[in-house]
Amino acid sequence: MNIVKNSSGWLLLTVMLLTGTTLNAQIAGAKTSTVKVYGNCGMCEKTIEKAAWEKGVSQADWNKDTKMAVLTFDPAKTSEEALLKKIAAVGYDSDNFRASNEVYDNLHACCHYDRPAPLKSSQGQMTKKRTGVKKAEECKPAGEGGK
Ligand SMILES: [Cu+2]
Repeated sequence: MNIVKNSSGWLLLTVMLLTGTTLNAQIAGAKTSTVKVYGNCGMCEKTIEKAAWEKGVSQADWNKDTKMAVLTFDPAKTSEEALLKKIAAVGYDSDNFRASNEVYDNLHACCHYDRPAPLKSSQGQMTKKRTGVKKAEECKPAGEGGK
């Protein structure tokens, strides 16, 4: 066996790294869902998007004007339902999942959006899993330029 030259070894490594990055950025068969998530301001946006980020998610973007979340994910790793449950767990209602009253009450005062009518069953009520809401954070003024 010949010893592989250093330079080609590095080249191979670089190619592998680049390929890995490409795979990460663009999941084959990724699904994009646009769903309504109730919320108010730029601070809500941060909380919602942070909650939705997980392995297999390549895009989590909530718009405070339209109240629509655009979620792009690998359906083999997660689902729209799983992401909406996580969002509800940090205090934000969607049409099929509601945050628990306790988590909602713990949101910053300016994040107390108008909640949709409660679900008939308590099935979709998400209870608190962790305290992901930083109360010290200031709400962004309403005029803040959105994405
Ligand atoms: Cu808010």
